[in-house]
Amino acid sequence: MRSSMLKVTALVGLIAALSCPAFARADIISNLIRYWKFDETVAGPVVDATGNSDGTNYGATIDQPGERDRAYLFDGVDDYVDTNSVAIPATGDFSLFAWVKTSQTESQGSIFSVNAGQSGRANLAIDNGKLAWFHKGGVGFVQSSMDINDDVWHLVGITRLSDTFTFWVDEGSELVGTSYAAIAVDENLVLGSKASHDGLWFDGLIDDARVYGRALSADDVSELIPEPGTLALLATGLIGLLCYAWRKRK
Ligand SMILES: [Ca+2]
Ligand SMILES: [Ca+2]
Repeated sequence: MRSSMLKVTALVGLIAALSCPAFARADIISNLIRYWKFDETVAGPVVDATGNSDGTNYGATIDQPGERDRAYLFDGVDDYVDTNSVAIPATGDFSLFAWVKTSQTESQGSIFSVNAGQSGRANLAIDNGKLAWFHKGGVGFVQSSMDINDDVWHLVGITRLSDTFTFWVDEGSELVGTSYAAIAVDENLVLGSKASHDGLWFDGLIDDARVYGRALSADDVSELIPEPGTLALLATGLIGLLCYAWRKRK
């Protein structure tokens, strides 16, 4: 029994040691330049938790069950949120991330957009069920291989690190392409439709939208996904190990 307890202690220590470096490396705070939580329960500004630029809601249904607290529901017909700011740098590194829950099957339902038909226009969208990016004069239209229209919450995003654009869906990533071309910075960033709000309507829930003025790393992205608490993990591990020790003893 004593050796079993020693094994348990050693394994718990190992689990703790393995889980700690990931927490130490990840950073989801630095250079967060916009953060719309969509937690509003009464009509009013779409609050930017960074204090930089509250958005304006044009028709999305607020106070819906979210991935984190409350979310906004976009009807795929004419709902959008204007963030009242440009937000994405023309040529610098950036990250766009949001949680979405949708079963949309049509082409190009825009999640984030600075596309008003102008040169350098861009949008991150759901296209035939998959995450897609369009950048006129840059990488063009690129559809990922990752499905996101199964009506469960997915973290979706795009990062630009120098010339390299990367798709993110939950813990997975995929190369979009490379380009040094500038993104248009003459239109406000809009969620739920084109920046000109005349098409590319998104049909589903959007929650916890963030813009960073840097490219998040894989560790950073993992940190955006809620995990069971460390204590819960340790307790689960302990119970499993105790059961193993008990069975061995018998
Ligand atoms: Ca929320
Ligand atoms: Ca509507």
